[in-house]
Amino acid sequence: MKKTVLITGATSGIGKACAELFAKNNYRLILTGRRKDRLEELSKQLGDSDIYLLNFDIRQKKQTFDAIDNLPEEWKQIDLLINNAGLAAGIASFDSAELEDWEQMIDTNLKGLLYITRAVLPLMPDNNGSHIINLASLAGKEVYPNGNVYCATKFAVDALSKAMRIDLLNRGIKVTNIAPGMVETEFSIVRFKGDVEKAKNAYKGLQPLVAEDVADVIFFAASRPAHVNINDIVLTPVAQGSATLAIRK
Ligand code: NDP
Ligand code: 8X3
Repeated sequence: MKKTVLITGATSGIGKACAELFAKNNYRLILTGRRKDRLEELSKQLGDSDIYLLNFDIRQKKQTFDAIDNLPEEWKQIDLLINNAGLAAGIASFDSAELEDWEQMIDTNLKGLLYITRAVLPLMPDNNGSHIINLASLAGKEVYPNGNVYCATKFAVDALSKAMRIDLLNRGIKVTNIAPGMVETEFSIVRFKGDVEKAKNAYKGLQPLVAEDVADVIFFAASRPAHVNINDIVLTPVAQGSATLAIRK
């Protein structure tokens, strides 16, 4: 029987690359995001079959629970949840950052992840290879200047991966934490609020990871034998030695 994966934030970057890779590997896909046109375009690109689209804002508790509660019967078993939706909003010192940016990151990266996970958990079978994969970050392992609340949300995701692994042990649910360094997606365009030049500069003089590199690692974690759980993977571009050290040409 085909497995079903729900991927949050499938309209772009890592989530989209996961959708492409898991589709190629015969998974049924539930794809989520706020940009409906992007979801529809991706569904068409993937051939439309065995894909269900959910268009909601993960910050909204009711929208998130309603989206999952209202899934058609044939989509009510979810084997793999990839908690990918997230963002950095701004990069500014603790004493000058915008409070609205902080709220958006906490509401999306932390509260949104909690809502969707609680909504999906009743649909995950016990002791049957069910798996939750959380997108944390290198920023959830090391704090860097002006990263304050983004880092805090990703440290929280890292902690939640550990907490889920402990609390869901009795249900036999696998939990994996994925912590990438620099990946060139729309991430920096979002962080710099549409300033494409600033976004490009973030990767200037080095070869960053691409979304497909992270999707490969996620697929590796998802495709281990039934008795194996990958707990945590940190991946960076070769040019990045830590959250604060990168070699640029
Ligand atoms: P992108 O900006 O390319 O993709 C982010 C995705 O999150 C989009 O599909 C977006 O969909 C979705 N999203 C954001 N806010 C919401 C919301 N309120 N409701 C629903 N969906 C939302 O970035 P990446 O692919 O790079 O990021 C994916 C994850 O990986 C994030 O959690 C990020 O923190 C993490 N990460 C990224 C790294 C990087 O360097 N790029 C490194 C380490 C971790 P839409 O806007 O359509 O709603
Ligand atoms: C994204 C990676 O280094 O820009 O999580 O914070 S970084």
